[in-house]
Amino acid sequence: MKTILITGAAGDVGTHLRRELAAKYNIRASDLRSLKKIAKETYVRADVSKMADALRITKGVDAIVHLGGYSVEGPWEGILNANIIGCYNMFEAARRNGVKRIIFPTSNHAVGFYRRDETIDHRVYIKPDGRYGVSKVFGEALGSVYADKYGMQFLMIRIGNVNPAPIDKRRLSIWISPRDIAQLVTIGIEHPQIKFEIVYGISANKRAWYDNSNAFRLGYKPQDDSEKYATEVLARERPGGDPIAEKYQGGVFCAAEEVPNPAPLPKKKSRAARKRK
Ligand code: 15L
Repeated sequence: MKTILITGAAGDVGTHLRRELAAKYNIRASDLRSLKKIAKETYVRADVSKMADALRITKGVDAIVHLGGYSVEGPWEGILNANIIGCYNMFEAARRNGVKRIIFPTSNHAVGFYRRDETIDHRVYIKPDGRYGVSKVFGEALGSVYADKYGMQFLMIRIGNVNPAPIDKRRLSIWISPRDIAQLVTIGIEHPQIKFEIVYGISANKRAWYDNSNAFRLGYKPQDDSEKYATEVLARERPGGDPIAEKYQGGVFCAAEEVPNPAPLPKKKSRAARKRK
């Protein structure tokens, strides 16, 4: 059985993936936060913004799903440490430890400034919608270098929104179910011919803004479609949202400087508080 490292494993997406993939792989689950174990898995605490931690957790694994980092728009310092430095450390640590396969969940926010009346595929020019989107573009670019220069293999999944069900009108277009994201990640781990590929992490949504033909070419057969939830979701929708958020695929990320983090990282203790302990 292959050993797979999942960083950011305590977050929502990490928790769904650990549950979906537990029977198939030995999971090494890593996070800054403590984590409730699901079935048989190993937990390693790590801060990927530190190279020593990245080197320690990537030793001896067959593939890495690098979810760890800031998952929404937020302050530059947080994004710089967690997503830019953290991503560099993980790819570089993987290279030094001889781990070839990386699945990088990038984001719809790498291309969030495309309009909602456009259909885009994996070849469009990047249009990030903020600092968070830029950090995802950084990961895509760095992966491309590590693929071409060092022969590593990357599946870049521009994830929409992972949830058991779509939560609003925008998410009807970008939703992906836990079992569909698990299928894409499995393709990323197992497909024999991946060098560097970009796909969209969405289910077979009737309202999709993405042409996901690259994922289908790699064998992706999504099981779910958000349309099943459309009536219920649209009935909850309130008219008159922010016109910029309504116009672009990235939604509120295109208009706001900070978006609430669904899974905030623990606050670092001040030196005084540490001394008091
Ligand atoms: C993302 O990239 C975030 O990680 C996730 O928390 C959602 O906000 C999602 O995008 C979205 O656009 O809904």
